[in-house]
Amino acid sequence: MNRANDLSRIRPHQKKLSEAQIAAYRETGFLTVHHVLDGGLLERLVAATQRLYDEGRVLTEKTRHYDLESAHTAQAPRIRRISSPTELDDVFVDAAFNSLLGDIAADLIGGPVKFYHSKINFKLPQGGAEIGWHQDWPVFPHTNTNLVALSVPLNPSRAVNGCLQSIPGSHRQGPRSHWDQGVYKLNCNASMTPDDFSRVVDNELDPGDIVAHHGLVVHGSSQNRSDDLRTTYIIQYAAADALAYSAPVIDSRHRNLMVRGEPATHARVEAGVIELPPDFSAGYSGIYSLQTADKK
Ligand SMILES: O=C(O)CCC(=O)C(=O)O
Repeated sequence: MNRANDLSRIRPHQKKLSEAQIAAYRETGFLTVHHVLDGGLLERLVAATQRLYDEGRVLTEKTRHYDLESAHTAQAPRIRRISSPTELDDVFVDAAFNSLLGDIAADLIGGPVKFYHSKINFKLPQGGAEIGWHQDWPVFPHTNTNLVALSVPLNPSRAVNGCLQSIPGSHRQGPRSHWDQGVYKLNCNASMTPDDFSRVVDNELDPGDIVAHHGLVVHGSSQNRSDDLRTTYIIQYAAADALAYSAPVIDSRHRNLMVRGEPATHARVEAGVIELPPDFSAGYSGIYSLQTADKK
């Protein structure tokens, strides 16, 4: 049995964040925490990611786990995402379920928390794709918006290599449309105002740091203009009482497993009318292809 499926291993929640940090997250919709990962876990994550990256070199087409750019070759790999790495190496389970990241997620969710999905995003050197402005919750709407994603950089994440960028307070302005005239864009670029742009914050991080963002905070990232790959492990958590309305964009056998606290006995329903994403039950092509399709 996989470790994460054994409910007896659910760790008791140990509070890691101060009230001031939690209040800052509530206010801005994101929170950077420096020096949180111990060197051992970080080294294991980096080594496992390198192994998975190298294993992906020989692929000639995308798979359930690997999203490739069309120019991908073994000699010049162009892997842009590995979905559900928790199914490929237990270190990703350890980080998501058994490390202090689970405690931080529970601090920010404010109660029992479950795992929803995870991915490793690679931003390729010199031109790795920009990720358009979006909110996560409208891409996978749940009965309430209490979702938090933790981004764990595996190498330095800077403005020059396309670090995550967030708009403070945007999570308090409600969901935005990720469709435009019947076409699913997976971005809300059309909703962006000069005020939004004036408030953008670069979430620059070093390995060992993390940034947490709320399911409604508007975020994105620019092209990588550096010579180095930007690599980030992202874990999506949800409140136990938030139930998904739509098919998962990234599925795994770990989806909806508890991380801290007890499973919910009731769903908490927050919103009235909810814009739905396309039906992803027949497959999700990925954020990059969906976002590029709209540029054609
Ligand atoms: O990797 C990034 O820069 C942004 C990631 C993100 O927002 C996403 O994958 O939904």
